[in-house]
Amino acid sequence: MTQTPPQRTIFHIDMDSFFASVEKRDRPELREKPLIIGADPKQGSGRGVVSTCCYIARKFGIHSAMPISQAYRRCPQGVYLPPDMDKYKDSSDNIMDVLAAFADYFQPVSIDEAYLDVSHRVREFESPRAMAEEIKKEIWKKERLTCSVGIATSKSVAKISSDMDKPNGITEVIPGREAEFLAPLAVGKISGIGRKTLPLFQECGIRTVGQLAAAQEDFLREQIGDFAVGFKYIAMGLDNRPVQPYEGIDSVSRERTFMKDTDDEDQLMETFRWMAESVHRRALKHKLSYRTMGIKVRFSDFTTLTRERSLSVPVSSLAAILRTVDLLWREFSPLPRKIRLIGVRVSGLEKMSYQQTTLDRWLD
Ligand code: TTP
Ligand code: MG
Repeated sequence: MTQTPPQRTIFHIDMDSFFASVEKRDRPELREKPLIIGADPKQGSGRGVVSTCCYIARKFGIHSAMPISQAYRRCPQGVYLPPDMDKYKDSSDNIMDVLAAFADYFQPVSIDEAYLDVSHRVREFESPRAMAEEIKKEIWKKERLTCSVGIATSKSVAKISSDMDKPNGITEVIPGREAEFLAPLAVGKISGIGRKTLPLFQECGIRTVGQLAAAQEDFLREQIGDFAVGFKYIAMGLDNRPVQPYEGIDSVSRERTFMKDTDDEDQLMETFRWMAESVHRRALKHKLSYRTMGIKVRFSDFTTLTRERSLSVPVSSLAAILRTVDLLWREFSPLPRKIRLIGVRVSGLEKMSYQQTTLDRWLD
């Protein structure tokens, strides 16, 4: 007797025009302006590219990775700002904390995007859509930012659907209707079919996801390569890849840029403490223990130093992080200048065993 695997509910969440939205949040006077984040346009002679732009700027045909000079030609009246990565990272950390708290399994993918497997937790809500609305509300409350959510039974369909109603949308693909939803879409909508591989599909007449789903496996193998068969299954709506809590994660960290550079010991220690708590909580959430604990200090002149200590066995212990932070921080005394940013990081991650959980209680 074969068993059908239980149906999953997967969310893909992607922040709307992320860097630009953070800047607009912090500078309300820019709200109605076309805002472009990226290299300095230097009146049109600048080199470098657009990181992102707000939805008003997109109406001028501007998009990520476009040369900044071209963006300037399209919209000289736009406001151009350089990226402030520290700030976006802070915001991203807060958002990821919110998302992780809603998920059975959580997989951050990039600075503004994550998968959540909510198959169990979704039962606490009236519907998947109601849960997505709750998540959006929570992110708005904490960060004053909007996101778009895709809801589906697999990662690939959730990812495609989060992009269907941007900004600030929710798109739910009803279970069983995956193939029907996918069929009319351009084949380039599938994550992984990008600039290099898209022409390979197009050259053999495959333009839509439906055409890819209907293509013969042998034909795909011969014309494009073995990897194309994997995409055929995705095109058919068949994708059972799990939401993997720590795929590709080698550390858990938290950083904070101060509003004003500081040398106030109390403020610094207080900040270290909550960062240590946050890092510990996040590692615990993913059932990860860590062997290495460290701190990062960026001074007002942007000199950045990191210090870390490793233990012989992995632990999951807030007390251990706090002790290490304290020890490493002493090496910075006396401070040569004021501090712009501090961070706490744990690495050398391992999936936690029962013994480690017990050891943690004992240590804490
Ligand atoms: P995206 O999610 O691709 O873009 P976005 O959030 O700006 O807009 P959308 O509403 O369409 O999701 O990328 C997230 C951030 O990553 C983006 O705000 C800036 C950065 N980024 C770059 O710096 N360069 C790039 O080429 C891309 C695509 C993104
Ligand atoms: Mg985004």
